[in-house]
Amino acid sequence: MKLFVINGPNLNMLGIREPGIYGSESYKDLCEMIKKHAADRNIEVDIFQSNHEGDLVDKIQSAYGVCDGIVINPAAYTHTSVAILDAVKAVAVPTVEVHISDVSKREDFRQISYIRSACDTTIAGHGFNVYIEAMDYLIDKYGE
Ligand code: CA2
Repeated sequence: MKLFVINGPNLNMLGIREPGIYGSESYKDLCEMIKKHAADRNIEVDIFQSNHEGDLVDKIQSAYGVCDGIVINPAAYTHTSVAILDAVKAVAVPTVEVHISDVSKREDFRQISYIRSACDTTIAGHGFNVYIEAMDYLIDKYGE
């Protein structure tokens, strides 16, 4: 089984500011945790981060016929991007939306998620562990 883990804008800055919301661990720590979990569960993982909407759309499109599931944290594009929603709909690869923080308890503008309607489920508010939970969800539901 192969999963894509796709991260949106500013997630490469994790650990640098706002530790009260996003924790004190870095983006490198997050990637290492994801790779270790993939090895433990005996699956392949491809981790990607971009600050650019079109690059995120290109990466989602590249999942078509190539991977079995997508874990995506679109970050701020969660709340703005019809293009990312359309890309997930177009590839029809099972997708889980994740957020490190509990977006449901934050500002009004974070209550909108364009991508949510195209996702199997949303996991939010459990720190970096949301990525592990999302990987396990996809492996347990769609893995061999
Ligand atoms: O909680 C999440 O995972 C978010 O997707 C993170 C986004 C935010 O726009 C979403 O509403 C919720 C922000 C990404 C990281 O932003 C940073 C800000 C300051 C310092 C480091 C990262």
